[in-house]
Amino acid sequence: MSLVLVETKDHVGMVTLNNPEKRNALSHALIDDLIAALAALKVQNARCIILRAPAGSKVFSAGHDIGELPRGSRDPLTYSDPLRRGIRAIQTFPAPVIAMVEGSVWGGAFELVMSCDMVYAAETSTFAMTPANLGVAYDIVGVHNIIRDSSLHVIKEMLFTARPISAQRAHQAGMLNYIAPVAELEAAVMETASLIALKAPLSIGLMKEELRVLNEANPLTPDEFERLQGMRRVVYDSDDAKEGIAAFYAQRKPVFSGQ
Ligand code: YXS
Repeated sequence: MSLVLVETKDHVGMVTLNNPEKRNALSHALIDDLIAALAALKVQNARCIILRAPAGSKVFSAGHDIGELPRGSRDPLTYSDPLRRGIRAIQTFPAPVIAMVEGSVWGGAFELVMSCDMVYAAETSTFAMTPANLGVAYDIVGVHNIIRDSSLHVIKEMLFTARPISAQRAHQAGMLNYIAPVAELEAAVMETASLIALKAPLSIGLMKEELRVLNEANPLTPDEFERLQGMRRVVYDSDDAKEGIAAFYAQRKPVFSGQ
């Protein structure tokens, strides 16, 4: 059974993350289904995509599947990682992707939501960025994907505390297009998606790709890239990288040594 549900109506594609038992954790399997869903919607010339969890979800997505993270001594987020592949599929899709968020958003799912073209969220939703909870060596692409729309101070607060922030704070920080009562959220998103679907799709697809390329242009020298990668290796080789994941599965608080 697919972990992602897909439906289309009047050129609008609705993609629903549908693995509630695992809180829509972004596993290999779920991401493969998400990529397949987007590929099918591309063939159908969908002109706008809505990415959501089922109505009433308490958790939009629990983020990267922790069980699929290496237990230390391996880079946890490489180019071929499911999270990276899923985010690229959203960023390169030739039509706008709107994240419609209900429930809590965790870790890599926060990056996935921020990599959508627009974010509409329920007033009760929350957003957390969790590498510091697990000792994860988050990667440069991932950090770049979350800083572009937001207050750097608020992003640093999220990264350094791993504490969830409210939809109101995320909206004030420029991360969200719109927040609404849960009961009004879908109508608000559908109105925008339907309006986009009536506009010139080729023009929109071009502007989306121009903005992606311009946004990704960054004067990071190869030397600086290698230096940061070396710093990441120290983190993913650390005892703390093992402790974070072990603590999650032991359902206890992690104790980080800084080693
Ligand atoms: O015990 P069962 O088999 O029923 O499975 C449980 C959880 O183990 C599972 N689950 C996950 N499995 C893999 N990866 C996950 N991220 C994950 N989250 C949950 O789902 C089943 C139900 O979980 P449970 O009982 O905790 O549900 P709950 O409703 O009481 O609590 C929901 C959450 C989301 C508050 C709670 O599950 C939670 O705190 N999950 C972890 C959230 C998190 O830390 N995500 C970051 C993942 S790592 C990541 O995204 C990046 C690499 S990074 O960390 O660097 O940002």
